[in-house]
Amino acid sequence: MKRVSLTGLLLIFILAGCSKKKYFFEKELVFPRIINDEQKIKLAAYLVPTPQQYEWQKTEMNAFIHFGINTFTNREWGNGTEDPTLFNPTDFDAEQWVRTLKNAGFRMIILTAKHHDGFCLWPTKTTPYSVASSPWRNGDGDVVREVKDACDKYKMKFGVYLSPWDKNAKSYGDSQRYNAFFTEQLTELLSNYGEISEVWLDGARGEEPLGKMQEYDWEAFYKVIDKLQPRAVKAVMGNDVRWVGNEKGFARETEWSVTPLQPNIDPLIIKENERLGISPIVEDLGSRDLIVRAKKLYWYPAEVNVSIRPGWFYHPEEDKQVKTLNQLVDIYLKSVGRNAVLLLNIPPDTRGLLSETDVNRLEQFGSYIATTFNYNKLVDGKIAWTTKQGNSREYDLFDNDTVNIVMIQEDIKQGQRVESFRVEALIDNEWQKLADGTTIGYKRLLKFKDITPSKIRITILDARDVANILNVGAFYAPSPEEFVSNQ
Ligand code: FUL
Repeated sequence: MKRVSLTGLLLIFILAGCSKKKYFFEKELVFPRIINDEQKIKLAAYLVPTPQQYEWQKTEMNAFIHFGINTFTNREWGNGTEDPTLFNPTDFDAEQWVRTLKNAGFRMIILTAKHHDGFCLWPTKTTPYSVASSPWRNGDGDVVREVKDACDKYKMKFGVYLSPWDKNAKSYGDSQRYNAFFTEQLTELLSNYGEISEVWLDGARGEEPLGKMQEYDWEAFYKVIDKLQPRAVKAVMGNDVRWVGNEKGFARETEWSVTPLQPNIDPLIIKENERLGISPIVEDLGSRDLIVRAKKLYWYPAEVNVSIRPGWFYHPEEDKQVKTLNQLVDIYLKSVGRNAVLLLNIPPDTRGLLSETDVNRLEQFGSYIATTFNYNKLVDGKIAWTTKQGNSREYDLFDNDTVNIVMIQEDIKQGQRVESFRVEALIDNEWQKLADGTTIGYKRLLKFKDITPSKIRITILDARDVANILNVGAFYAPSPEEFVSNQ
C-alpha cells in the first residue's frame, strides 16, 4: 500500500478503478475543482486515518480524570483565586486509579493537568499556582508524574488535558504573552513525562463577550505537540479527534469519521464551517449531500466524553448519583458501538482516591463488557469480506446459542464506506429481519431481542465503494440487573 497526495494521475487511477495498487489519502483530501458529485463520493471512500488516529481508535475505552483545586472547593469551575494550600489529598494513590481502570478494560487515562482555574498539577516553572505551593508532599509532589508512573507500571496509555482558558494567568487576554506561557506549559508536559498519547485542548472559554479576549495561536500549539509528541493525537480543538457534540455519552446513529468539519482554529476554517452549516453538534457531518458541497474532507473521528457522575469533579453529594451499570452499558453500546471512542470521566475524591461506589461500578462494568464480548458465537466471523453493495454473507452459529447483539467492523485502514446494511437471522428455517443500520466504521454494535438462530446474514445495502468488512460477531449480553444480582 502506498500513500500519496492527490495528483491528476492518482485521481484517474482511483476513479477508473484501473489500478492494481491501492492508493489512499491520509487524514486530508482536497477535491479538485473538475470532478463531479459521484466522483467526490468515490474519493471520500479513500480517506483513511493517520497511524496515530488508528492506534487511538483501537483503544475503544479511555478514562478521563478531573482532579484539581475544584476537588477541594467542591466546585465545577474555579475562579482562579482559590488558595493553593487547599490542595491537600490525604491519601493520594495514583496506582489505585490506574489499577482499577486497567482491570475495568480502559486503555488510556487523560488527566486534567490544568483546568480553567489555572491550578497546575505539576510543579511548573511558568507559575507559582501549582502543587508546588500546596502542603501536599510538602510542596514536592507532582500528580502528573505519579499518574504517568502508575500508567507505565500497568501498561496504560497516558494523555493530558490542558485548559487553554486560564482564569489565574495574569497574561490571559494579552494574546502573545499568554500564548507563549501556554506553549511553555505544553512544552514542559510534553518533554518531561515520556510518551503522551493524547492532548485534549478544551474549547471552553467563559470570558466573552465582556471579559478578556484571548486569541489563541492554535497553529503554534499544534507545532509544539507534533514536534515533541509526534505519536499523540490532538483532541477537540485539536484536529485528530473530534468532540462528539454532547456530554451525555452518545454518538450519532450515523457517525462518519469522514467529514468536512474541522475545529474552529482560524478564520478560513470558521468561514468554511459556516458556509456548510456545520459544527460538532449538528446531526449531519458526513452525508452525500454534505460531501458534494465540500471543498475538503478530513478523517476526524468522534470521541464521546461523559462523566460517571453528574459533575466532572468529585462532589460528595453526588455519591448516590453514580451511573448505574444499565446506564454505562447503554453508553458503551451508543459510543464504542457507534464508531466512536468512549472517554468516561471518573473523578477522585479529596483523599486522592476513586471512591468505593465508583470502583465497584467500574468493576461491574468491566466484567460485564468482558463477559459479553469475550465469546464470539459466530463461526468464521473473523474472515475478512470484501464486497460490492447489494451482496450478503451468511455466518453459522455454534449450536443452540442465544444472541442479542451483532457486531460489524470495517477495515478503516481502507476507509469508511458502508452507508447502510441489514442484519437478518435464520430461525426455524425462516429469515427474519433483526435490524437495519447505517454507518459501520471501526465498530458497530446492534442490540435486539434474544434469539437462537442457526445463521446470521449481513447484507451491505449501500456503500461508497467496495466494502471491506474485517470482522463480524454475535454475542449475548445479559440484562445488567440480572448480571448484578448474579455476582
Ligand atoms: C468542558 C469544561 O468546561 C468542563 O469543566 C469539563 O472539563 C469538560 C470535559 O469540558 O469544556
